[in-house]
Amino acid sequence: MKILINLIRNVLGVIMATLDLVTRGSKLKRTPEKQQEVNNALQQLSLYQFFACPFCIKTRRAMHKLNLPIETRSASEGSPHREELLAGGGRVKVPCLRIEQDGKVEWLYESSEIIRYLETRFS
Ligand SMILES: N[C@@H](CCC(=O)N[C@@H](CS)C(=O)NCC(=O)O)C(=O)O
Repeated sequence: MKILINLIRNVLGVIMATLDLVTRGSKLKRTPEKQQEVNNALQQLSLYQFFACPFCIKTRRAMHKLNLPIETRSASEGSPHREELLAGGGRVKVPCLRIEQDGKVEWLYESSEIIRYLETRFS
């Protein structure tokens, strides 16, 4: 039964992720200089995620809207990033934004918190 539920959840997740990709709207427009500045700042960020997780889809959608090409790292089983997330953040829960700033690393969980952080910093 658990296998069937997981299968249905994964199939629905892949459908949602695909729909997300084909229904994305326009991105925030910045001057080339400003976008370059933002892109430089984004080098310090990475999003640990699963492709088909609804909370990750929501977060990626917000990143797209804000025109934030943040590196995404799969936390799926077997991926080395999963161990990084566990060791650094303390939990394998996604999405999680790794923020490096002033030599310190912060692991931000919760899709709503991540989106709020990105909107506040990059809108
Ligand atoms: N409230 C969280 C929910 C995140 C969540 O439940 N993520 C699932 C994947 S869809 C997860 O990481 N589950 C693993 C776990 O909780 O150990 C958010 O909005 O980010």
